Amino acid sequence: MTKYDPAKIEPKWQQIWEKEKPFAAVDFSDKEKVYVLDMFPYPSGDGLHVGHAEGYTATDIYCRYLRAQGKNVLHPMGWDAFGLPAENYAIKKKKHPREVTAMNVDRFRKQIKKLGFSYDWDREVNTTDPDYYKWTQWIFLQLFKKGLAYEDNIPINWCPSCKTGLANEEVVGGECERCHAKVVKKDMKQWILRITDYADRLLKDLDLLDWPEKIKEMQRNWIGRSEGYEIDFDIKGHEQGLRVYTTRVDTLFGATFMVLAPEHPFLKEIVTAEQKDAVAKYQQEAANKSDLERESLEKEKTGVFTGAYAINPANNEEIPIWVSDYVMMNYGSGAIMAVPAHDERDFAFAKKYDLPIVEVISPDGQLHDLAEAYIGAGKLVNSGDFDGLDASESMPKIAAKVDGKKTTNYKLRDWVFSRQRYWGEPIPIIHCPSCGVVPVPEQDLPVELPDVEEYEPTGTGESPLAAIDDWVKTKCPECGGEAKRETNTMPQWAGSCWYYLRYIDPKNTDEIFTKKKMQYWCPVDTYVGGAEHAVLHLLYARFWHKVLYDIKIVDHPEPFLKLLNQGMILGPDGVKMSKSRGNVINPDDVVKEHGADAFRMYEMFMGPLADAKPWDTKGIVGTRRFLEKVWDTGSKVAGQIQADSGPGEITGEAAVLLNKTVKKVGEDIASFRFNTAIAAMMTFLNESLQMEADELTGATAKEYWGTFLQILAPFAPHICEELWSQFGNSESIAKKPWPKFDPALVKDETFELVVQVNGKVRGKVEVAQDIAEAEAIKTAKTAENVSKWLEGKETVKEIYVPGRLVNIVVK
Ligand code: ANZ
Ligand code: ZN
Repeated sequence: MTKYDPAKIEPKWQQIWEKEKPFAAVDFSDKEKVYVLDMFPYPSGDGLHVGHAEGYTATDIYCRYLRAQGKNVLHPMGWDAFGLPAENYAIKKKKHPREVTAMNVDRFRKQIKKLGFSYDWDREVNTTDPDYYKWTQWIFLQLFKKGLAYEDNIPINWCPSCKTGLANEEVVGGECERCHAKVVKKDMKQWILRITDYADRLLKDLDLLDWPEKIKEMQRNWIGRSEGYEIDFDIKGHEQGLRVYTTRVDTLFGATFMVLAPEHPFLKEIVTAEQKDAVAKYQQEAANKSDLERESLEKEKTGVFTGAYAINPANNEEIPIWVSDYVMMNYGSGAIMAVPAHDERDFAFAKKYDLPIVEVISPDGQLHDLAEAYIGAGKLVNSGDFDGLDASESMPKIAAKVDGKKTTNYKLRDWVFSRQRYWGEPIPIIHCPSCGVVPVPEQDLPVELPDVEEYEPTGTGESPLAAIDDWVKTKCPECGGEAKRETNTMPQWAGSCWYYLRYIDPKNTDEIFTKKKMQYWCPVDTYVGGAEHAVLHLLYARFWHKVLYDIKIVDHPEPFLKLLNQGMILGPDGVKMSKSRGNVINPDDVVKEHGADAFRMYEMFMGPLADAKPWDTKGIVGTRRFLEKVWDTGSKVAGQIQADSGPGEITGEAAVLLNKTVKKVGEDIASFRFNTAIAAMMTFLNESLQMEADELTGATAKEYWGTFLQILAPFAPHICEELWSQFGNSESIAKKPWPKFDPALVKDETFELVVQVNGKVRGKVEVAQDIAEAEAIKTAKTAENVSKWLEGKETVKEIYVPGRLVNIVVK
């Protein structure tokens, strides 16, 4: 008998799959379609991460199972290859980004293929391929035509180290998501996408999705819908008033001062001569702070009095107008009515600058000396005619008195879409001195990224493309005059906003995809990837999809029906893998030492898919041993199988074990519980090897072990194909329908009956599955620990829930 040698059998089967393409998705097949999508990787210079392999293995098992269930599965792979990581790597290695990207893609493809995933490789896409980004640019033109892409000069987040503007979503904790440099504000002309137009639908349609609640909640918070009122305050000595946005109009009588954002345009009108210098200085200081610093609750409040006064419209009292950086210009109206008694930030500010604090909401209707802001519910006090009203009830009434206007605000900002970098899709726009902004005609797409020698960021705020004169200079498509190309590129997220649509028809040169294919394959049924994309990729892609839906390019309002997150695989030390920590596990090394099948199985055996889990080198040895045992058993059986050995019938405990395992593994795969499926197969093997049943070695051995190979195949496809062929099968195991189980054999004969007394669990007892009610109640009463709860009490009622519990109600 030969030794298990994955290095020999794995490449063999990979070549067969490569040649025979058993995993091709068939357009318009009569079988039920299922679209299972992986988040495609950006091919960084570090190579494939064991974390990539985790999600990819999970979907691969699922897809192989679905095909065996008779489904037509679309399971593609591609490369998210534009963007900063690729470009930064290129700069570091002093190689052109195009070369670097091609190299990295090749390496990733090789690594992925070594793991035996069942992708339909004929549908591979690469976001940096002009045939691909032609359509990314085409979508941009559709956005432009709908007025959803506009140019504006606004202060944007600027990363001084990456030398580019960033979207709000790319700023994490005040730092650049990529390089962790502190992000500053910079005024720049930008292309911006009007994602805020879709805020409401992006929020509401979350309800249509079978996504982890955590991710939905993150999107809800990011969109940040807030309902409140706009209220106008008069300014003493000025014609014009000031508008504030408040969610707590019930507290209006407690507004004892007003605060403007340092950038508020009205500041210069109202500031008094004495306060002018102080305000100007304060404005300067605020300009250097990040939004995060400004919004922090902990941070000590700062501010300056403007010298001006507003009139509180509820009680006509004069209240001072201050300026402070805790009020943001880009939210609401950039001005607030400050209610120190009931808002924490206002309270801290009032304490610091000795401003009046007037309680207007009281939990008990009494007046209190407040040591901190009271933010709870209660009744109105100090509020004139409204005293005694319940706070929430009072809102529309107080709003009506002061002519407040009901409005909705969102935290979501429009998407800053220009990047001053080389390695991205050129924005297909031409600037003409006489016609202004002119879109590149669709037939002229793609606007190809020119080859350049200098691709390093300039830092001037202009893209390196701006320096390539003969590329920049062009003719205006409208008037034919001299014009200039837009030199900014799109952000990394552009290509990944719609890649799942291109897999449907990846080679189409005339259209983004044909409608019929889209109607056949869309939407994506199951999407698997990391949770770190909760508000970036997953929100942007939903936005583009909705735009495509509105212009009738797609038929479904949402791109991804079901989403599953994989947990992070940590280093053996329990910490996130990183080069600097030296705790990175390289998939290539693992495959070399133990084989792809052991690697796949180990990653799935580590724990529930969604959990974070540390790598354990001993663990992979364990799955490797399991496969060795499978190999030895399988080879032995293969040697015994007679060419004429008939099907026979598997009976007795062997039949029960086999059927139960088939049922469990199938159900576990269907609900992405791969670790418990593997545990069941390990138990199966051990118990089978201890049985002395004829089934395992005699006439039915081929069927018994063949069935086992079938359910193991999605996890460890190479070894199973090999043994399957050694069993004398000429067709691939992947072509065999999923084995059926006999329901009569998988019933548990006993179950654990829960015994409650007055609804509290007091004991448990093992009883026969088909126990009669009377018998169940009798047994329950005699169960361990139960009798003492019944002693000396009168039984009022006995309730039996078949298959679950008995509840005895006593008095
Ligand atoms: C008076 C008030 C009293 C407020 C009270 C709160 C509590 P959300 O829920 O996030 O929408 N606000 C309004 N515009 C602001 C801006 N540009 N910068 C900073 N703060 C701003 O919060 C809305 C509340 O945040 C508003 O309601 C306003 O303070 C403040 F007991 O008005 B409130
Ligand atoms: Zn023109």
